[in-house]
Amino acid sequence: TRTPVNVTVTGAAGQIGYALLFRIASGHLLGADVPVKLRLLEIPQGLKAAEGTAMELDDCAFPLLRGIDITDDPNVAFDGANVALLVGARPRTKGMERGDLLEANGGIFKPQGKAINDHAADDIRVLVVGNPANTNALIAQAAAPDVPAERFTAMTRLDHNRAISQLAARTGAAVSDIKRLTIWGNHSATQYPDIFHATVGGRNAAEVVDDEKWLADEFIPTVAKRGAAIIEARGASSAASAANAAIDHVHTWVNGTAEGDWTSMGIPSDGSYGVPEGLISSFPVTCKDGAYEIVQGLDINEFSRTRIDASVKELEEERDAVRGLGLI
Ligand code: NAX
Repeated sequence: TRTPVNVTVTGAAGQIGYALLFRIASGHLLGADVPVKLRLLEIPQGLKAAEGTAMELDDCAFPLLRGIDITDDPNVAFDGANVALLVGARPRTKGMERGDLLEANGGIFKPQGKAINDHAADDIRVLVVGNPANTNALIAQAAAPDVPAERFTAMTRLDHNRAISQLAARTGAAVSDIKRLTIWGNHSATQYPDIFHATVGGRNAAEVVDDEKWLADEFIPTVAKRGAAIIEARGASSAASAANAAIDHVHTWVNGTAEGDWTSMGIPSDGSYGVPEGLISSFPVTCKDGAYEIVQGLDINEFSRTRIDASVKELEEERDAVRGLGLI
């Protein structure tokens, strides 16, 4: 029998945590034949609710679930971790400036990065979901110099999935007929969902749509502002779809992309497409044998260039701000 994989989830008592843990335990994260041990990290006020979730996980009698540990100590939570899903973060509250937000999150992601550095397994893979996800990933990575930098990633898969869904609705295609969509840049309102290399049933998506006004005025803002639209409708932020995207992100990273397709991940830039090296930015990537690679050689037109540059500029500003705060 296989050794269980240790999966650490932070913010386990939150709404994404609640939607995420049951799918990890039922085998959707890594595969139907991979046993898992869960480590739940919460702040002290969240421990009791995490215990309640753990009781429900027990009550599912998931055959693949080999244990649940709950703690408020990052050094315990990341001990031997193979996969870490960093979901818990400090939300922006009223009157908070960006600097305050980055600083508050630095207080979470810096010690978590250090704990990962000191205690995680050699094959640790980290996905940051908690916002601002790209820059939180950068902070955690900087605190973990002994972990290969490429193991720190940020989630733009929800944006990717949202864009596929919008494009399918517009073209009348099935979501499964849409390939090679790309989210570039930051997981924020500046993100750029790119359909110029995407295909719909094998045909170029931009040609199928053939409507730059729809692209600029409908598609891009709808994808970028979808989070706010969900809050408006549901009275709470995206949770099940965010958990689903986290599952997709790790599953694709570990098990690979389909032949001829790619996905979007926030990853440390190697300088490709003019994105400054080291920034954690979203790129088109293929995954194979547990590693990802940036899709190279795509032509970037003027429409795309302007939008990628704007989002990357925002990432540079966030990086400079956390550098100024001594967080990286
Ligand atoms: P909740 O507020 O429901 O849950 C957050 C949980 O994290 C709480 O239980 C809290 O006690 C815990 N927490 C806070 N600080 C912690 C720490 N230092 N260690 C461990 N746990 C800690 O938020 P939820 O709706 O679950 O969202 C979580 C994060 O995901 C937010 O930052 C949110 O902005 C972000 N999102 C990111 C998305 C993405 O695409 N990258 C989309 C969905 C979501 O908005």
